[in-house]
Amino acid sequence: MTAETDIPSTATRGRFITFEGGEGSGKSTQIRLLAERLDVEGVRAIVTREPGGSPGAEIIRHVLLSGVGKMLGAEAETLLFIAARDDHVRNVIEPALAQNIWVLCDRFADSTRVYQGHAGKVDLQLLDAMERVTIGALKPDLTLLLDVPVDIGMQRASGRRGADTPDRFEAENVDYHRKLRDGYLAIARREPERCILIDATKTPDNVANDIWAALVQRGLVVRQPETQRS
Ligand code: Z5A
Repeated sequence: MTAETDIPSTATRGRFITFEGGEGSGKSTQIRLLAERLDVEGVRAIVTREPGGSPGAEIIRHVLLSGVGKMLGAEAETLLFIAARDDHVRNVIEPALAQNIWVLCDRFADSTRVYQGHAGKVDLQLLDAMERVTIGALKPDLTLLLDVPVDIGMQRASGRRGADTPDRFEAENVDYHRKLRDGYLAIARREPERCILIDATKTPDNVANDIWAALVQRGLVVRQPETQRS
């Protein structure tokens, strides 16, 4: 758990950037591209994900994606996501930020709000309380919300999956995935200072350029992307 007083000033602290979006929105692809660009710029960064990212949380990830968590009911499944996050924050995210290392995280607390709250109908006040206990004052410096229409995202995800069985969330129906998209768009409207909505229907390189431009706009990096330099 994170106490507010444990967080040093941003001058000596790494930046915390989260990637959010529905299925097949291209988060993993874009995190990799951003990590490569930051490396070129000499910024130390780690790439991590939720659920998972630490040894304990990866075990919980396996339980969640297998569908066992769903069988326990919505609230208990949510508690598993929260337990995984608690381990991840304490053992990976906070230590990296404290060493002035940037953390690029594939999904974070917005996923819980959208998947368990907006689409799964878990009480939002309960989620607020769990968030306070788990992440305290830890807030992303920037959240990139990768937006694609549901049919495009589902096509991409099924193309990547091939003959493999869909996991617990991929197996949900189109209405569920529409609710997810609505949930993310609502967060983007509600918290424009933290969130930037990215049109993720563009080519991977163009999405990466838009993401870099978003970092420049927020003052997190100063240089233009490679492809825009003469
Ligand atoms: N979950 C939750 O319920 N509550 C929580 O609190 C948290 C998570 C933290 C984790 O699944 C599940 O847990 C997630 C929500 C839930 N469920 N779902 N769905 P995961 O980690 O296994 O998967 P994911 O996070 O959902 O990732 P994804 O949607 O499967 O993929 P992605 O990272 O967004 O996309 P990608 O792998 O980069 O790309 C997908 C494919 O599209 C791939 O073939 C790419 O080559 C292609 N792609 C990528 N970008 C493009 C563009 N721009 N154009 C064309 N094709 C592209």
